[in-house]
Amino acid sequence: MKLAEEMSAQYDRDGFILVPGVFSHSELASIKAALAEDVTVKGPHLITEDDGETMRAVYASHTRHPLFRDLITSERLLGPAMQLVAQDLYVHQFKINTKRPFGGESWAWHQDYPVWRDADRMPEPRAVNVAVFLDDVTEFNGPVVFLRGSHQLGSEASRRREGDQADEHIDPHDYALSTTDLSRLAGVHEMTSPKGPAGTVVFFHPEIMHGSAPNISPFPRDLLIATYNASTNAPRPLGEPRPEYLVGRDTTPLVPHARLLETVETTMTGAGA
Ligand code: HL5
Ligand code: SIN
Ligand code: MN
Repeated sequence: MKLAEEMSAQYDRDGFILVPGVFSHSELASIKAALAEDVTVKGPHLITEDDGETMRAVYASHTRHPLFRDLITSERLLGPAMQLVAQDLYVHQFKINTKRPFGGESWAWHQDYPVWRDADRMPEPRAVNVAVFLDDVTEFNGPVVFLRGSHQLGSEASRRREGDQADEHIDPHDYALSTTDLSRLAGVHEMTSPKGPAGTVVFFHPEIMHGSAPNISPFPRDLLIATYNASTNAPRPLGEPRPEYLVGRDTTPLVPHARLLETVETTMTGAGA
């Protein structure tokens, strides 16, 4: 899959683009089945909501499950990602944010790159997030909201909050934009939330400001996000790096393939499998 010139120009201007119909119903069923298998593996890569029990996110499924391993090199994701960053890429981070029906919690307004800059010493924002809708995303189930074009502002101003500092998973809450900044920015950068059926893909810039509301609907909102980083832009931590489930260490350039996802045999490897 190659993005039309207008699409990559739109990405540069808006900081995101939406591509509908990337995965078929049967591929989505395979992805959902793989997710159900993967969440049976316990460990620190499972992030919970404030109740300490309900799942909020699962990280690094591509290191445990063959279907996700295959997914990250699908040319439908990796091809456009390589085109947008114009570099060879590897997976810096892989997560599925599982916003549950009736109460899946919000994600605070933030930019991604400052987290990776400060926590991991990623040199530059030469990366792209690829979000795959595993469920239909509507105005009701807590879609990601972007401030259109806000990636162009850079991320000098984003700093971590004082207080309790987690040294593994960092919740966007710790990097939340101030209400003063948001009020000002939202006057200039339109708030917009790309929506669409399951199988839609959104490519978004690591410096775009984004957040999402709680899910008050009866429908889930599982959102898979693979962050591809330029192989020449790998983090250079001074001390102990964050765990590998958060920060990919294999920076070998990925090679795209054109297979369908159904053809993958779903046998898990790794802890607990
Ligand atoms: N949770 C991620 C991390 O690297 C950072 C957030 O949306 C990605 C900002 O710990
Ligand atoms: C969300 O899942 O709504 C937040 C996504 C993100 O912060 O990247
Ligand atoms: Mn984010």
